[in-house]
Amino acid sequence: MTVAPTPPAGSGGPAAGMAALFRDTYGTEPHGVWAAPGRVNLIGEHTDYNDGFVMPFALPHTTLVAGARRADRTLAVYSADQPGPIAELPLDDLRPGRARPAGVPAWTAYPAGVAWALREAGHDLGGVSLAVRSTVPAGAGLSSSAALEVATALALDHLFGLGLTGPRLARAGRRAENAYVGVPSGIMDQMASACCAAGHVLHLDTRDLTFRQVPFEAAAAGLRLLVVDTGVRHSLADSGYAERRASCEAGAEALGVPALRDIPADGLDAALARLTDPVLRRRVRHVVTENARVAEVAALLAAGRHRAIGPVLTAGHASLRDDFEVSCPELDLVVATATAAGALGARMTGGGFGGSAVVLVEAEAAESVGRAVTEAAAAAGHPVPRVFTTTPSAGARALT
Ligand code: GAF
Repeated sequence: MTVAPTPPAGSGGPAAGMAALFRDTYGTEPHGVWAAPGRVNLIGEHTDYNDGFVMPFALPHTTLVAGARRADRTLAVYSADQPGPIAELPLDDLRPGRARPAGVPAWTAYPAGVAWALREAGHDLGGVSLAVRSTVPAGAGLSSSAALEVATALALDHLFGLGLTGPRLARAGRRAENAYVGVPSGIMDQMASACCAAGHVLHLDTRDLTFRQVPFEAAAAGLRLLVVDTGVRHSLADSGYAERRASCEAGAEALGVPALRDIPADGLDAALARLTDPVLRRRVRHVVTENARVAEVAALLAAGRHRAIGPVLTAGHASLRDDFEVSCPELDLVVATATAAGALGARMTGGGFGGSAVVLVEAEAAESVGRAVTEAAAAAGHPVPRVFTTTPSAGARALT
């Protein structure tokens, strides 16, 4: 394991550390400390912006925010992970598209966007000071951005008594990401960060944001979940993600449905027969079959058949590689090597074009599969991946 998870909440560690960071930064006590995790998506990729189904779980790695109200109308943000002094933004001037004041770093768009989104939704916010620190690996496809958005939203919710539910926090985070940061993501990552529960995967319907917590105690079943960060950095701001969204919208329009979620698995052949563009056919096939795979994994987990989900995960990877074309050689090698070395299943997780893979293995095979993946990457001249075991962990929460 090469990435240390956050120490468990309640140990005093993270909360006390964040209070000390806040005191060192602002010279006063914080009014609270909040945590929101990154995520791994077990299955259901590129389905969320098609109103479809997803099944993420929360990582133990979190973004922590310590915060306090202040008397003026300033949003002050400081990150222990980013170089630079405290950034101060006038709360009433926050607008999407407005140039950042000189010297204010790009990462501040996430907390600023959340404050803007909450105000836009009608919530009354005052000035606030926030200090941030994160253990979520950045740029690894593990939703470090969503963790920052949801931790900020939860902090503002508590500091200003907004009384928001998990889905409302998630919506504010997504709005910030889409409109303020300018990344056209779906809502899966924010919902995972806001609503996941320890020991469970989140079976989420992204159309109405209803969800079920599905127990998945991999370790108790004698299994391990590995995350393999390929080290190939991805960006959802790049054109590939937006292009896939546009294809899906074009597919839904051509088929006369509100979203591709409305094409049932048993209607796939008929739908494909109505499309002439081979690229569009592949994109549609991925989304429809991926929604079916989410349902299949949900049924298998409900039946306690944890091992049987492995081939479904691997089939999902093949679909993302061949039909949706969002994988990359480094991810394909991880999946091929892991499955050849005895993993039960493996797939890329998140938006793709780099980032991480998730691998399901028997506990006793975790070491050897991890080693095989690392050695294969080295032999192919790829970046050395970071491999760590993980476990479905808690969603966003107050630590004090
Ligand atoms: C990224 C996006 F942020 C999500 O909304 C989702 O579309 C995912 O890629 C692909 O499933 O993580």
